[in-house]
Amino acid sequence: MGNTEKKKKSKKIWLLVILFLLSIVGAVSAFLIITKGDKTDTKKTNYDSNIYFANIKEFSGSVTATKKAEISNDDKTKLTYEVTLSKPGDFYQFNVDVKNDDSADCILNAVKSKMNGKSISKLPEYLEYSVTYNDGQEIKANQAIKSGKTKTYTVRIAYKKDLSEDNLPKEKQTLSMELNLDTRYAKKDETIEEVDIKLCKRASVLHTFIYTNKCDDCAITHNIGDVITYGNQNTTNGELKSGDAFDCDVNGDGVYDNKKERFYYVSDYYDTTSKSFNSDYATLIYYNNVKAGEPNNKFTYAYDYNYGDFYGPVFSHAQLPSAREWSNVKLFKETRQLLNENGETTTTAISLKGAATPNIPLGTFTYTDKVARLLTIQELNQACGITFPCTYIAGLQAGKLGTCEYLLENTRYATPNFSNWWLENAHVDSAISVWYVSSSDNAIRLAPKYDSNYAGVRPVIDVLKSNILY
Ligand SMILES: [Ca+2]
Repeated sequence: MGNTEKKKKSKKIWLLVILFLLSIVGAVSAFLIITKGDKTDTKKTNYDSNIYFANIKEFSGSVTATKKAEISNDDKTKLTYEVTLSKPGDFYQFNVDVKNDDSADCILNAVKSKMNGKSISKLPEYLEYSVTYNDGQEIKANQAIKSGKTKTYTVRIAYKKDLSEDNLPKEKQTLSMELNLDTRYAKKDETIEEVDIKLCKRASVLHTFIYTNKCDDCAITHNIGDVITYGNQNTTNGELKSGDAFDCDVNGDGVYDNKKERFYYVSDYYDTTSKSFNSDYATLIYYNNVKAGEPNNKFTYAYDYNYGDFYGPVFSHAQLPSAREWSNVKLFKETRQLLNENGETTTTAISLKGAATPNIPLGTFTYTDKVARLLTIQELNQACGITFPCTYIAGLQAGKLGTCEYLLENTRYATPNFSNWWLENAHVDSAISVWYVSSSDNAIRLAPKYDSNYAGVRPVIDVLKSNILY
């Protein structure tokens, strides 16, 4: 936009135009538009705010577009694409940033959605179409984009799966979708609110795995070839239940990656210092183990190579993500009191000759530079109804995780080659033993802390519930 144009008192700008062709039995086309409305400001004389599009990020799995989503070279307030969706399940999805580089705050004055030039009252049965904030919240009138700020929108168009014959288009459809977002400057003394983008949103698709193990001891029995679905999707709004599945934008790239950013709510945060649950925070566990902060279920690590006293996950914690991998999260407390399985701050020292000295105090452990930690038995108990103390010698608690199958994703539970994972807790009867989730038999077991053959590292994040859409 040239400076001369900026002096106009009002102008209509196609801030976002999306065109697509959907070829089903036929084809569909669509528009999505944002416009600048008349001036309503008292701060500035003219309205020609510097709002524009930037950074289109196509989602993996999208069909190859006939014309990829593209911001117009000569007008960064225009964005177009064309796409053909030829079979059920085909989709095209991308993120785009909306930036306000103006010195004044702007308001979405009106949001108008059209299909083939008319207001949308109902979408065709076969079509899924949405433009939302990247965490899934609705874009509505009166929301602000503050000066210097960026909002990320997610645009998705899909040919729905599992349609009945009646709902399939009878012939080639061509649809044209249009979204108008009128903007204006905030008025003097107007109270403005920006949408608060949340870290986590409920998963729209659950992870599945084809069972290739054969676990006779497990509480839940599957047959080889069964499809296991991890976590809950049919949940009650406003409630968090063990196993509820979330996508959390932990790496801060604006994309809620339903493969690599999948977490499950375990319980509220357990504060090991006050020995109580903190209902402001949720404990969310990752869907996979990690190696150097990246998902990896092949490797196991020693918990700690120190033979004697119990110092916490000195060695294993090094694999946990740091801010370099997950810039959008941090631990509620980086330094944590260590507890045994009974919630006490004691363990038992075992000498090299095997002599036991009980009631040795447990100290704290600091997850230096880490943004995630290990799960505690206290949180596991809360989620899965396990009760400690338990008999850990005979029977080894097989079946105890029966209600918490989501904790076993990408472990030996489903296929023999994957790894188990460590819990944070010490053992009351031995400073040398540490608890881990023994996935092959769906149990909690003890292993020597210096042995690198037993378990891997599965990150847990502490998330304010107000930062979760649930
Ligand atoms: Ca992300």
